[in-house]
Amino acid sequence: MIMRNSFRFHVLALAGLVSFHNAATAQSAIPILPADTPQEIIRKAANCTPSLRQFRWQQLELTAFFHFGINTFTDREWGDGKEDLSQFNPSKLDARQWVRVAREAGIRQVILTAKHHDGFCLWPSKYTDHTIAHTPYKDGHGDIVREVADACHAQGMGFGVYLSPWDRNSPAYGDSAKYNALFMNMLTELLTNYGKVDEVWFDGANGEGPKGKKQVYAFQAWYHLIRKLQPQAVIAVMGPDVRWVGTESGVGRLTEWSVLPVNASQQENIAAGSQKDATFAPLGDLMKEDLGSRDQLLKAKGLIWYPAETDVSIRPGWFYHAAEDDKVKSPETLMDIYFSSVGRNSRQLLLNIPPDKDGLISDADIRSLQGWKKYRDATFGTNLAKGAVIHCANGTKGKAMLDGQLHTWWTTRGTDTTATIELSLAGQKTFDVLLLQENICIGQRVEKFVVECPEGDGWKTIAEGTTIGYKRLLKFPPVTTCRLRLRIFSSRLNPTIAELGLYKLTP
Ligand code: FUL
Repeated sequence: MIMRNSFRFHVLALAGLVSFHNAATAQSAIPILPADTPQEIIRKAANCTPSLRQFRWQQLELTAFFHFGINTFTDREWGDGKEDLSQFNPSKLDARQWVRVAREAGIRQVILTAKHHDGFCLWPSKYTDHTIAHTPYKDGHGDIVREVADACHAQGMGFGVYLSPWDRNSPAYGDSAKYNALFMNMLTELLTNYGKVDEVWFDGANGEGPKGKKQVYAFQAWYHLIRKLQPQAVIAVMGPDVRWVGTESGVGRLTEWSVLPVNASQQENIAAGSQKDATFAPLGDLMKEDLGSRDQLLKAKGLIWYPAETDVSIRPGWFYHAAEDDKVKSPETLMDIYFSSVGRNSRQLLLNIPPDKDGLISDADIRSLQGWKKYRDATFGTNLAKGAVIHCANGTKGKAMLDGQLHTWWTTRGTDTTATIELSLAGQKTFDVLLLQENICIGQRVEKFVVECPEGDGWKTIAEGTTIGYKRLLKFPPVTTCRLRLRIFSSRLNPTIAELGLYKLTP
């Protein structure tokens, strides 16, 4: 899996360029000038913030992935594009059930595999015969993209499309200009016929191998089309707004920066302040461990807000296979994944829930999702830090950390980049989870922190970490105390804490 997925970034590197719009206002792309000192570069990084569309996406936290297509009927993961379409007949399909199951699990957006690598389109595209129109489903009058889009819009859920650039059915694939024109047409259909689209997900997987077809993708044209037709949509994975975390295990990095270094390929334009359409090439391998440390930033030509997303399936495979019915991840495993993705600033968690051959999400998956939702609600329902008295000698607005609002925040006075924040809790509390959130609309800044509780005459460490970002969750053995302190040892500029929470895991 990981090997295959490294193609995502090979392709990205080949495509070479990632363009950023909206950057001038949002500061989501900042050029580094030759005269910038190391301090100035770090200050710029500390002021790099998400664009509006990225910020909306970051706050969703959870998105459901629906892998559904011809593979659901052939029991395969990667179809070859030669499948007999008469097999496709999900007789009980109810997209409203898919969306409801996701919504009831606390998920707020979905992404549907409109076309996977086999080239089969879940909508009746005018540009190929390899579509749902040539299946028995609804006697060839079905359109599952419409069914899912309508269900999302009716239930107040975000709607996104996955469109695989790699296409094993299209005869045009490998004839770059011809295939790119076809792809633009398909994209236009998806972006104009189904109402609001909130996310477009381009998968980088490509199994052609060295002797296979060579297709050069017209990324820039695709991005411009999306910006024109659905300007609010984020473009994910092989796109400028969201990057892949680098694994499909549900485990993100312990140190996860949302600000990354880039090489500016149009340095003059950027320097002239026209970064609205600036075109950047990401620096090297986006799967490596250290992407955004100070060392990395100092080598950069520009900085971008480029947050990570963790995709993982609730089952071993991405598509439904009856043989995996007893391998659905348990609520406890989903909770662990939540901690190691959302809780590590690798937002969002894109959780795949594949509908079965009947066209329904199966009971085993529903049970697990419901258990996980209950577990999250019971754990995060009560912030045990509520009512605490906060003291910080060099800080302001301590109460903002406990008001449940992301737009209010604690910070330090003057130019201080370190602080000790003491909390006197409203009585003795037992907890084993710490939640911290920075105000990312100000920037991601904290580089090192520790949480301590009193022991004897001193303090003992109960948790420590490096980056916080949008959300950091730390688990530790249960602690009972009425006092604790958060010490920030290092930050790129004045640290901000928008929220602090203490919780007790309640399975
Ligand atoms: C990969 C694909 O090859 C898998 O089939 C799946 O769609 C996953 C989300 O991305 O690259």
